[in-house]
Amino acid sequence: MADIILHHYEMSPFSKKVISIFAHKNIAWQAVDQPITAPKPDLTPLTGGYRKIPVMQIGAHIYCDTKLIIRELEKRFPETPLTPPALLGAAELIADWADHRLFANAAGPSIFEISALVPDDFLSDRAAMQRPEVMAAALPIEHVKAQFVLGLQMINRQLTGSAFMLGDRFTLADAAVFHVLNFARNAPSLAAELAKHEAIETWLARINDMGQGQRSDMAASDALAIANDATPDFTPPADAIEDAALPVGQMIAIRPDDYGQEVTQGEIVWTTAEALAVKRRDAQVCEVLVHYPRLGYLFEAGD
Ligand SMILES: N[C@@H](CCC(=O)N[C@@H](CS)C(=O)NCC(=O)O)C(=O)O
Repeated sequence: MADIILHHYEMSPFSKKVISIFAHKNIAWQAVDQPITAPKPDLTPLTGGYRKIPVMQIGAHIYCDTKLIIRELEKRFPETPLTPPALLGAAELIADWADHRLFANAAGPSIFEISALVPDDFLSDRAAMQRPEVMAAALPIEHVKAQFVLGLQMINRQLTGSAFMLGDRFTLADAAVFHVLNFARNAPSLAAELAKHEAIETWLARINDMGQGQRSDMAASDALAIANDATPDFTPPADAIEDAALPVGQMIAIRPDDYGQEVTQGEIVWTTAEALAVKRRDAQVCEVLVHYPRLGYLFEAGD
């Protein structure tokens, strides 16, 4: 198999979600450092517009969004399973809650407290990622912090008496809650709240102790060269479906339905009930196949 490349930056919480899976599965992977704010000139030739972090690259295959990245890792490394089938629904529901509600309640307050760790234009970059109506409806920061603490109490209850979120083994639910709480520690006021919850602190240490899998570093230019030299495999997966609304061969525009709504345009190569892959061309990387989950993304007619 071609190298597993993760385009990320050190402070990125969502990247830590994937890295905890690399650790659990003891996967060898290459870390490519990307900028923390836009523009991302070594990432967008691969994605076609999508700017969020992380993005996984395997040869000329580009995987956007941690939901899809983790599903792909499960497929490619079945010998070290992450979430038992009986717990998958619960784990996915917890992950969706953590990635959105818990993350928003942690990111809101911490964005003002981590200024020493981030570039000067960080606040304006993140504000520009939000839809105007969301910015206009921003809630008081003390309220958001109180909601974060209520989330902590639920998590602490769940972790009191069990080593992991869904019992005695690490699952997707742990990876998703972990990345948010580990990031929240960068903000002193949230770190102080975390410190009041012993079961959470013990669990965070347990996951951090898992390490990062077999990590090496790669230059962004090498990752682009790998995509350029590789040829994507356009074979549809066994669970491909025919979708009259998203027919193979149609040009579409894809964007996240929450924040960071940069658009990727491409030609549909295949769809499944939960994912979709589009073919696109770029002068720097030639032809690539970009994979998206359906959950959380809008698909509109492209040109
Ligand atoms: N739904 C996405 C969310 C990813 C996300 O929000 N990532 C943050 C960084 S951890 C981001 O992209 N922020 C803006 C940026 O880095 O440019 C996923 O699961 O991958």
